[in-house]
Amino acid sequence: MACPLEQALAVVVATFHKYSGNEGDKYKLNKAELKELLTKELPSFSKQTSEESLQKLMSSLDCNSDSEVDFQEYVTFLACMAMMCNDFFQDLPDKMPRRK
Ligand SMILES: [Ca+2]
Ligand SMILES: [Ca+2]
Repeated sequence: MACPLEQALAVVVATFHKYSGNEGDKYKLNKAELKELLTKELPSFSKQTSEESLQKLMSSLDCNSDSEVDFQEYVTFLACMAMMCNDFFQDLPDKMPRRK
């Protein structure tokens, strides 16, 4: 069976397509699709997401300014989230799953 990291990558890809196919371009997330993805898949992150901060997030993710988030822009966002998680757990050694 697949290893956890391989499964995680598959989830990253599948999650994007689950929402990107809802409206308009099948391979891009528009604002409504991005909002739904955040609300349903990243609830602890998006708890306090207002319309304004969603708009800000959308424009910071949308590198090529086409008002949609494509897969590359989405992956960049997840990479940022992963770095934030890393910073968070680094400062809280007790919460980090240790291997030593
Ligand atoms: Ca779409
Ligand atoms: Ca874009």
